[in-house]
Amino acid sequence: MKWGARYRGSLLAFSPLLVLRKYVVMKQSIGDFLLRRLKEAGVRHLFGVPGDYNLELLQQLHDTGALQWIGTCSELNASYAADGYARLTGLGALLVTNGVGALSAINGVAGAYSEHVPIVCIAGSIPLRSIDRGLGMHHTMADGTWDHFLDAYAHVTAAHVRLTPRNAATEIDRLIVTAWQEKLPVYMELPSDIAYLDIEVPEGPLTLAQPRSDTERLRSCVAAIVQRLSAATSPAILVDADADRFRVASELMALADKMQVPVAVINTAKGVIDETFPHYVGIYNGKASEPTARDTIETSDCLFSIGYRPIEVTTGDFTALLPANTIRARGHSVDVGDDNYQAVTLKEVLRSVLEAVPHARNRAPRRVASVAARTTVDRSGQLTQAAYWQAIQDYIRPGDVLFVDNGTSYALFGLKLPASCTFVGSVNWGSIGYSVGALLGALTAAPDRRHLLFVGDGSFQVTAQELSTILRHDHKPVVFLINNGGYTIERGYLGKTERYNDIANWAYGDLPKVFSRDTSARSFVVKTIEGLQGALSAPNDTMIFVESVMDPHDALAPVTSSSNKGAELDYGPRGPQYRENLQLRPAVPLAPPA
Ligand SMILES: Cc1ncc(C[n+]2csc(CCOP(=O)(O)OP(=O)(O)O)c2C)c(N)n1
Ligand SMILES: [Mg+2]
Repeated sequence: MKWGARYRGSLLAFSPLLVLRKYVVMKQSIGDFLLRRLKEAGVRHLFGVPGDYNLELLQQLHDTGALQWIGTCSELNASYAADGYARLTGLGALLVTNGVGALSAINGVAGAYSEHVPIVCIAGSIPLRSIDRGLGMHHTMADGTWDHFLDAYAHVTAAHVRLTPRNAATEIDRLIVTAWQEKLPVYMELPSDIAYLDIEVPEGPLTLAQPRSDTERLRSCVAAIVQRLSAATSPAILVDADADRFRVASELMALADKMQVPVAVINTAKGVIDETFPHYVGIYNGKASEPTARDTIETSDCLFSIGYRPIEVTTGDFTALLPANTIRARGHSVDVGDDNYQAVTLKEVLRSVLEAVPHARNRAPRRVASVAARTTVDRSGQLTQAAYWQAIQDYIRPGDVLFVDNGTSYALFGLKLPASCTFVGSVNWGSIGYSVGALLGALTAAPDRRHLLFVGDGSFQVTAQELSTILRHDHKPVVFLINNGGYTIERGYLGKTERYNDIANWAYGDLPKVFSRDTSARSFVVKTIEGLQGALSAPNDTMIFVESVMDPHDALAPVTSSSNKGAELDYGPRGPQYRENLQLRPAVPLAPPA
């Protein structure tokens, strides 16, 4: 590395040194600079799969030790891992190779866009030499064009670029800062013949900060919010995932505490507000809400919503009814009545509102109905979903990180989380298999916390091989896999007994041994509640893998009912879902909403 630092201009003589470090430049290779910037942005690990086009950068990573390389079995899993890592740390990154790797990863990167998760996807790409000379290369369409993958990523990222020696110093910073500020993924192609070239780069570190709000806009916006909240008799707060992404949960709880107002979340934000917080009233999901949450939101005369992005599965199939007087705050803008405020930053807005609102003393926390009545269980009879989730409820402890995949495991949304838990899901994007990759990422970010994965056999089959990476790094999660012979949640849409919803019956419990010969992992295949209790009493000093065998037609009523309603939306009144016995329905129908 050449540290030929020199000073640009004569500013140095007049300004404080710290400010000036920004203007001090030094020579550094493009690859080293990129790795350094990622590290300065808080990234400690890079996920991905090697390929000839990215090996140059990988060698630099190896030589400098700037980041720790976590090789994954596929680029799709690397994208999920980077997402899971970013959920815990605030920024994740992956490295793939041109075309084949980039397109394998694009599902996960699109998911990060949908879920507002900042990740940096770096593709080692074809050399600039080949572009200059028009040389056909592998991992391309062999049609003399170079931009297909860059163009594809334009649709699933907040910013994308092909790096060159001219733009690298500014574009690397622009992309990393954009990802972090917008809470969205970015994509950069690093041509394979430039990672070792030295360019002039800033010597000072990258600073990640949200832009400061416009002073007048912030003041006016906060005044308007405070005026409405103070005038209301039943104000309430509704939280979506951005409250987590912009890290404002503590401000929201402080606000709820000061004003004595209830807080509900939508299911994309489960766990963002500590569920033991006295003002927490549960998940709002239209007619499919927990009753106190529904009443709180729909009878509020001033709702303060944070990052609300409704879709069918977060609104009880569009039955959500937010009050007319709803303030809509987002990461960088706010709507209050007819006014729209730009250039305001969520954290600044919330801190200023918190400071300005008066203390309320006359509103008691709402009482939330206690968790569903417990059923008595036949301990040696076939394991049912009802008994399973009851046992899981007792297993979760404060500080756990929980992962949920698509499927009947959605029942996890109905459990009450102890204090300080983190909940990782992908409700908007919902790509099956996400949770296994995300688990690897989160374990890498926070290996000392206890991680619990809840996944169905169908979802698991998509990304199962990443369990080997988890074992390779000696992580100690608990994997709760439901073996119900296929896609039960889909049977609630269509195909109750059709073969297309069946899958191969793997010996799931044997997989830890397959993936890591000498593993100390404890595997359990359980068919009764008694067996499950045995697995749950195992110590967490190694991976615990619990395969629970259950009936393909067993699912909690809210899960099946949601699938049934989904079929109505998906196929319409002429759809085949109304034919005799073609759809799995709740065994005990849900009580109609009041
Ligand atoms: C990548 C992707 N492909 C297909 C789907 C459609 N899909 C949603 S849930 C599901 C089945 C999940 O089955 P499983 O994980 O076994 O859960 P179960 O309901 O059986 O507990 C499928 C195929 C999807 N969401 N994502
Ligand atoms: Mg299944």
